[in-house]
Amino acid sequence: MKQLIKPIALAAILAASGAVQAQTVLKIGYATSATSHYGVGSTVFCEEMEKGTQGRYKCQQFPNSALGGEREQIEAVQLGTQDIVNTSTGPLGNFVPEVKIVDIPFLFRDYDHARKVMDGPIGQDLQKKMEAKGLINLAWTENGFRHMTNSKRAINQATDANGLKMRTMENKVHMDGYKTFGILPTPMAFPELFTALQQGTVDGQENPIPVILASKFSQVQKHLSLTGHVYSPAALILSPAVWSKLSAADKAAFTDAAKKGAAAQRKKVNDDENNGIAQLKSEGMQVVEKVDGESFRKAVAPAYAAFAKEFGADKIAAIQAVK
Ligand code: EAX
Repeated sequence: MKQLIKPIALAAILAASGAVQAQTVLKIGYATSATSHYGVGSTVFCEEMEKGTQGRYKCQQFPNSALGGEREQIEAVQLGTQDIVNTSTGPLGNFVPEVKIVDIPFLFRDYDHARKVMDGPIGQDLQKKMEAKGLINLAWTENGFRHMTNSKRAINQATDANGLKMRTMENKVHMDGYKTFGILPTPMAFPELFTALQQGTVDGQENPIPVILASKFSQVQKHLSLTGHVYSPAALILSPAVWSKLSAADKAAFTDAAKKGAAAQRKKVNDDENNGIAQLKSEGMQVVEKVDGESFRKAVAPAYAAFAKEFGADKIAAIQAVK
């Protein structure tokens, strides 16, 4: 029985008729594992986005820095060679300088304060500045409060950090801030970090508990100090090449899905903070839980004059004033 019509032609006819939905697959990348806070947030976003667009859009996820470091991925999203990145704000200041204000050490009091700032007018204004630079920030997700690890000694107070060669993100505000603790900052992309710690190229690094857990830093770092010296926001950034093609309804679906992803990511950060310390101790890390935070705040205070010059004392005060 001669085939009346070739399958490929049938598929084309069905797709054209709308009977079969054409599906667009979007590449999304992030630094840590699929089960980490970035993985949880990205998965919820992807599921909700696919549902909200009736299956017309779906994700292909690239965890574990498979698409490169965060700076590289942000650039790829800006150029349109990558569709989405779920990234910390660490390297973001290289693309949108104003965003670096959120990286100032000891600027945020706690998670409640940080989330209120990022989800409120100040965070929305930064999203507008990002859009002007070709980065569509669908929602502020979250990396978490950063803590110090190293292979040399316990850090109880700022002077204990003096002389340590610490990897930092490619972020001048972090580097200037950490220098006031006597740290020798070494900026490095995240994918190179585990090997650098393993080989002793650097003595230590600083990251939120979720990253320390997911990256298994307990295998290469003896000491953890809960310094909480910086709140590290994160952002779910979409390429303008994708955004510009979305209908108003799909734009709303993407934004709504991003908010749900952000909520899931923040919950995972809190869960990791609550359960992660015991796990890291069981993996052999020595943990200083009661750090002399005042010694770090005193040490970094002189740098605030330079931060005020760069970002505006009023802008810093506005963040601190959010209740
Ligand atoms: O966003 O580079 C870093 O230390 C970041 O915190 C990590 O990539 C997770």
